[in-house]
Amino acid sequence: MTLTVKSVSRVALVSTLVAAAAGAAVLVATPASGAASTLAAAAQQSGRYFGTAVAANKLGDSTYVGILNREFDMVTAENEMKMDATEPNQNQFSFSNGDRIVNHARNQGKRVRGHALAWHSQQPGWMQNMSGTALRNAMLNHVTQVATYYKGKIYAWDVVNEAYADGSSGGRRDSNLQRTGNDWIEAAFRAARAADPNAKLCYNDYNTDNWSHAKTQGVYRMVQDFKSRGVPIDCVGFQAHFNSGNPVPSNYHTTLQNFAALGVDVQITELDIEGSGSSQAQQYQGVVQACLAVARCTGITVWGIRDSDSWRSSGTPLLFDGSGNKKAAYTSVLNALNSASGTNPTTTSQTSPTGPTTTSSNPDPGGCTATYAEGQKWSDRFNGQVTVSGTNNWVVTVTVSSPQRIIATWNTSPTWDSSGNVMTARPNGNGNTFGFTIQHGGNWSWPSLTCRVG
Ligand code: 9MR
Repeated sequence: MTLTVKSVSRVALVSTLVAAAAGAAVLVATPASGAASTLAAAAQQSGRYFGTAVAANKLGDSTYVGILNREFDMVTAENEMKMDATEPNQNQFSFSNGDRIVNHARNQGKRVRGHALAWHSQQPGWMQNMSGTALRNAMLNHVTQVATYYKGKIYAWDVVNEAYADGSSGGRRDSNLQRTGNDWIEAAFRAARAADPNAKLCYNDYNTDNWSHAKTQGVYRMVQDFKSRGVPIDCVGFQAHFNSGNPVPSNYHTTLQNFAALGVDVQITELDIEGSGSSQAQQYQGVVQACLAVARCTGITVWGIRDSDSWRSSGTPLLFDGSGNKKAAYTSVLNALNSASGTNPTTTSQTSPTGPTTTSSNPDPGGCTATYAEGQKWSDRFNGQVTVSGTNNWVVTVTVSSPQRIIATWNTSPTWDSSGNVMTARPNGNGNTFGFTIQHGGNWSWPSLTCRVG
């Protein structure tokens, strides 16, 4: 039996078998959920994501993939979308390894950060020896081709990576790209915007965490200048590779806040902190709290899953040990994310849904009930949460209406129909509540739900 119910309230809507039999709808307010049990679910409570770098050659490792699928809702290709990987010969593009990561992420309902379109490092051999106009054009062609290929699949691109010098100068790093002219960065951003107008475009760098450092100030002035002249930039990525020589600065929150005040999102893009035990855990907590305290800090990505996956594995800088066990740092991150729930909404504007309609189905006695609860809302997207009762072996379909698109999920590993509008969710070991983010495209209606015993 299918029951269609017009909502009269903005609170959660439940259709129960009893209500269906009686031909009536029951409206029940569902309290906010308790502490979330995964990093992604915990981050989603305040509208943020929690991501990781992924290496394509580890997608056959079941421990690795198990943690990836369970804990993270954003993915960055660790190396596979860099210039040397995607354009090994000039004008011959190679996307197979990048595609493996993008496809895995999207099949799992995760979003993708693209990394990186233009960089002085990891250039293909043919580019390293180029200069002048030829190099400028080759770089722009690369940006255009790669961003066009992945158009519609990338949440945010690191358009330009690491273009500022270390040390006290506060100026640009010397590189073959810099020698093509100081405007190479804005040229790259304009090319990326033209190729994929819907991707957020980020400048990404390291050692830009301490507000008083010259490099931080140099990047800040560039972003300020770009915003004042209308150069298309949407976000700034802070890599956040920390160790004892480069500790988490006490003014980190100030740095993130000051950049956000320029009118860009800020993201922590490559977080890792060398160390162990409670000291490492405390530093991770500080980084997470700094992000949560800034409304436009939209998400955090760690640079790998297990310590053994790290580019500097001897420093054990990640959240899982080499066997895939959760470290103290994991727990402190999870707790910090959970404690933010409801207290640190992002800035983007709140708009109320209009006259939502939802459908629930309860096929037979002893069947199941799917309850929809609204989550946070932003100008471009909103969160929803479904709680299932009646069985632990449920199959829930969530149907969105065009142009809506589900862009992230948590606590379920869904499958999709060919249209992409119908998501089939099943339990994945995280209980009977799962959630998702809907990019609404102007359509604020609630999704339709059906529930059956699997
Ligand atoms: O983690 C990446 C490692 O596997 C590569 O060998 C290395 C090559 O440059 O790049 C590492 O990732 C870097 C990222 O792309 C940019 N910021 C610094 C990261 C760590 O070196």
